[in-house]
Amino acid sequence: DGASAAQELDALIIGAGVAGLYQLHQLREQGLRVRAYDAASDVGGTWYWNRYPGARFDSEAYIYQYLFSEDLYKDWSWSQRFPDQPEIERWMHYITDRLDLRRDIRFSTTITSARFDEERNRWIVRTDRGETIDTQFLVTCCGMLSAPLSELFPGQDSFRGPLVHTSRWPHEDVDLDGKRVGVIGIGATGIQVIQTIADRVGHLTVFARTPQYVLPMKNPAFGPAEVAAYKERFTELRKTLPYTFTGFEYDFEHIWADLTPQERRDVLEENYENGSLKLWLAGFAEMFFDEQVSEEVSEFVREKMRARLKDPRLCDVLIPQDYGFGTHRVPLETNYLEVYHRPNVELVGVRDNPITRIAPEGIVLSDGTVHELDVIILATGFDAGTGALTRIDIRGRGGRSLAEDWGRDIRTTMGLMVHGYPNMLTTAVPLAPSAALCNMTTCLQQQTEWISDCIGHLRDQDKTVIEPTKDGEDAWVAHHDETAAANLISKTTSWYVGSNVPGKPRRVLSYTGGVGTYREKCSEAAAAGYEGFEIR
Ligand code: NA7
Repeated sequence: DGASAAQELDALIIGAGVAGLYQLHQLREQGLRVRAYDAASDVGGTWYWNRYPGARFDSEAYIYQYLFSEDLYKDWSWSQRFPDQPEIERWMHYITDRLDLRRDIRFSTTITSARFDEERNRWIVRTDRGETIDTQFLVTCCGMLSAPLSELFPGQDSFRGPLVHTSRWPHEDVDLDGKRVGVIGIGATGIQVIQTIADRVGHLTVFARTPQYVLPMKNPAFGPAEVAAYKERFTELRKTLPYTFTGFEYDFEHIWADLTPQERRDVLEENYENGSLKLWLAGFAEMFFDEQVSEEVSEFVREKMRARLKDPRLCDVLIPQDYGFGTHRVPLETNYLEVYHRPNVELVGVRDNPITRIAPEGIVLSDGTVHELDVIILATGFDAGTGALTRIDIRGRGGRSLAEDWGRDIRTTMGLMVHGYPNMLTTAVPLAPSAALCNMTTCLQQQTEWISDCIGHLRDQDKTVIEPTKDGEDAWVAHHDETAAANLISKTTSWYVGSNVPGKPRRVLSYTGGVGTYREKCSEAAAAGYEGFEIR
């Protein structure tokens, strides 16, 4: 394995998180020479990088697991319904060890470029360690939310204390005790950080721009009885999860129009009391399509938030008025709103008085106000869906650049391949169900299994190249857009439509036709001899 000679592989996987680990296992079982690369020093992907205080699941742990092996599922026991990052990371290590994956993963290595060699129909991949790998298939398992937006403000580098993005939280932790800490961002991440550090820091300043609907999490500990009970449901979960609308265990049960106002209210209350994402993902499907229903459900959630916040000024900054509940990612929280009643916590609304720069002593707002701080935490999110791949120099047929192509128009074929990029198979990219409206493990299992079947099919048929046709891709993009246009998500601004990144072409990133429907469409295309793809 010299630095100069190209190493040969059948498949190179980028990423060793939920998707990459399972993809590696599957392709190795098929007899391929396969290796995964990860920039991190260990496995875990999202659960490696996001080690900020308070990081935890918003999906129930027992539905986030892999379902391909009953033993693998049942030999792991969760300690609570929504475990925290250290426990999730331990689970990923358990998976890695049980499947003996480590020997085929290169850590602390970043893929810097990948170029398709049209003469030989192979990808030439380079790393930041000077390695060159010659591989037939390039499989990207880079995650939907892994390219942090961390260079945002002029003067950032001049800040005299630690300034950290939540997804780059250092392993040695950051000293927050008694300090003056500023958090920018109140998305799912910011909320987890804020509620967790409020009683530890000296003074906490939260910079809030767009308000967020939030739902309280109920997070009971799991003892032997609870663990046995969910494990009992393994067969049922394996049957149902892949086919629900969102890959969660629950699905829409009621039709809004069929119920009286009181009955609707009862359903909302019951789902709210569930202490999970059920109110969002299994309340009323009409909420996503019908402005009137959206407004009524939104008002229900606003009322719950108002009752907890009391103070009208807090309500004004924290309760959304101009977009509907569920059209942005809904965070679960624990005593988050109550944090703002603490004497050491200050809420700074920056909608009308934005942050203009960061000075050595702290954060400066448009009106000149300076908030003096010892530590700044950026909970400012990600270049979702595309960022992980556009930050690599990927060149397809004719030298075309993926960063340039997606810089003009974000297109994929079922989120599994991109026209112009033969033998590049993708997971967690746009135009497939994803973090926006899907339990990621459900979706990633299906996508990696589809990819393994596809590669197996080519090898069985003695074929070497697969690529979506232009027409095939056009058809998927049109179907995706038509589905998305009906959904109120398409009318909002957030990472769901790429509007958190200046200049990013607007498109609803996640497929909104449902996880079960998507799976059927992918399977149908494969069964029809990879309809919409050219195989040679
Ligand atoms: P999000 O959901 O993209 O949230 C980012 C937050 O940072 C959001 O509140 C933004 O406000 C805020 N932000 C970003 N830039 C600024 C500036 N310049 N000034 C003030 N506030 C700013 O990222 P998360 O990490 O919380 O969550 C990402 C996903 O990870 C989440 O949805 C889950 O699926 C897991 P804005 O809304 O843009 O006004």
